[in-house]
Amino acid sequence: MSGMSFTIDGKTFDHERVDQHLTMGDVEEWTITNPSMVDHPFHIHVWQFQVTEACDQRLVSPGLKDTVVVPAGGWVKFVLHITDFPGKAVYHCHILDHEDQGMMGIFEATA
Ligand SMILES: [Cu+2]
Repeated sequence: MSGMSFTIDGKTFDHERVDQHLTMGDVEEWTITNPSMVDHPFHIHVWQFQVTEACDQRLVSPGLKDTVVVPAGGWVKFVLHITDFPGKAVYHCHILDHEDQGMMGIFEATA
């Protein structure tokens, strides 16, 4: 995520592009950084994740979440177990205005 360009990994949403290729059964660890000056609530469809580390300890939680606020200038690390439901889905900022401007990506989970 960067600045006011509303991107993830430097790219705006493209429904024809797969941004993350995942393998069924894997455990992924993602770090989401937010160099912008506003908070972005990061949301994933299909699977829930566990926040294991963050710039603010209050964001770390043993429970499963589908959304976590990534603070302005901060970062969040979480683990995600890729199980069941193969196929494509999206992850995006949960502020609709940001999502509409391109802050969204597609992942595809395959065997
Ligand atoms: Cu946002």
